[in-house]
Amino acid sequence: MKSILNYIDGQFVRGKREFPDINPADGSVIAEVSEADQFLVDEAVNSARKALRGPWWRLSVRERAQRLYRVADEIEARFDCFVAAEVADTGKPIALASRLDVPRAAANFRVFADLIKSAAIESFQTETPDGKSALNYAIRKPLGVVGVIVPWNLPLLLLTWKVAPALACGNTVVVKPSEETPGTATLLAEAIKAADIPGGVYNVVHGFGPSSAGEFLTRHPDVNAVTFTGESQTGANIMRAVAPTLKPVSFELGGKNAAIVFADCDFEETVSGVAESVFLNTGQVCLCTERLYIERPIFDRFVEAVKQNAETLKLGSPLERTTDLGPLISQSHREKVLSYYKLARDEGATLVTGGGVPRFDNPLDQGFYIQPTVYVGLPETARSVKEEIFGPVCHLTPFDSEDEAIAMANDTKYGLAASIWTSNLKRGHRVAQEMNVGITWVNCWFLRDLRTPFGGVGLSGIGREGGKHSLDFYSELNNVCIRL
Ligand code: NAD
Ligand code: 6OD
Repeated sequence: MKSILNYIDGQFVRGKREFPDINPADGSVIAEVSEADQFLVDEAVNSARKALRGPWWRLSVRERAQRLYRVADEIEARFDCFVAAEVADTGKPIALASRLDVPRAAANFRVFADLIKSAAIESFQTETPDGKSALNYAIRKPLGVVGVIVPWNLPLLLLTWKVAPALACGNTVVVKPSEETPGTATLLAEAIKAADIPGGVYNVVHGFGPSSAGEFLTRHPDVNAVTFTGESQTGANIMRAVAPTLKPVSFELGGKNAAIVFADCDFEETVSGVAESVFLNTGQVCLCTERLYIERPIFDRFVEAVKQNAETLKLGSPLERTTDLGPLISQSHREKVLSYYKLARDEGATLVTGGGVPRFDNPLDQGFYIQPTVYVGLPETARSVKEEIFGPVCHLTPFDSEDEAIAMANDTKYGLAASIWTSNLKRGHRVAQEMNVGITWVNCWFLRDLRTPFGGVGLSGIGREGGKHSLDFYSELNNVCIRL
């Protein structure tokens, strides 16, 4: 059986206990994962702290950027291994991992290498009280040891989205990947090693959240900052854990995202864009749309078109190139999503399509597949319209006016993303400015420019990453004032 190990101080390290890594497509055990206990987390943090002042510290920005470009090259050199590991861990279709997850991992390193090389510093010429002047300028310094905690839905993409800027700014990291998807974090260690990044700069500890590697890391007094992507409730737990040591945090959390579709939209493009935003990665993307608001004149036609789209999606083996939807991540996550399917029915929803578990009559029946599901007819107060489900499911509601659509879309404690679909761009701008979210897309969804701010409001997060916002989080500014 394959073993997935921790990576500490440039070495692959075995812990005292192991836990199984399950393939969600058929329930089989694909590897034994070595769990890091408190001792190994301490070792990882100590090695990261030591590396801060070692050769990593002494590299010029240009040399550091060169290493990050090499990591991107090394990821690409191992492209098939990364895709295979991501597909086995998550069950996502191989076509999706090949076009999204692994290319984005390489892009994350290249973009932040570019950005750190061209990062400007602030400066002010200041008048002094005696009529002379002083020069102020701010220099960027690393935060120190950064704890990176990530979820299972886009494991490598989200991990590298945080590790690349943290390293670009001269920090060292200890990463805790999700217990569901440990594979690519350890594979990344091989790419990092091959790129000649010194031992201790990138460390991986495997394990769970509470009373395990996640909590040991966030509570650790020698960790200087925590960057986390995951559920809002976990964010709250981490916030409590870091409070005694006042660590800065960057949180990318859950969402209950809305799409607003106006009658003047390009109908075919909108159906396909909105359906992708509901079903991509079996609905397991924080940006996925779970609430659709459709202008009344096209409501019935739109519901029918989304139904057709859902019914033509091919569920199947992640290894087949033509598969559209893989399984959910785990048995327990499927139970959670199914409990929301039941809740929606109990709350009075009309089922348009789906609502259950597909049958394959082959080993995929041991996997955690679920039908893409569409509902209508719920009041806006229903729990299934208010709470994040994180599966391939949406609810459609008609609206009669722009103001009504905006009010319904904003009536949530979350605030991650929204999409607006209209051929009237003036309206697109106007509605976008009313959205209480961190990211609004008009006539598109999940179209990313990595230099732009990314994050959420309310229960969807704290802070922004992306471009200079990542550089700002992962560095401390030291203002130097010189009397001239
Ligand atoms: P999760 O919060 O359960 O777990 C995320 C990570 O946190 C895992 O590595 C887990 O082991 C760790 N963890 C759990 N409890 C912890 C604790 N007390 N201390 C330290 N670490 C702890 O999330 P998940 O189920 O893996 O992922 C799905 C969730 O992530 C959804 O809510 C989704 O919306 C959210 N998400 C948000 C974004 C975003 O950018 N806003 C991106 C992806 C996923
Ligand atoms: O594209 C990104 O940078 C990003 N952080 C995406 C998050 C997706 C959530 O599942």
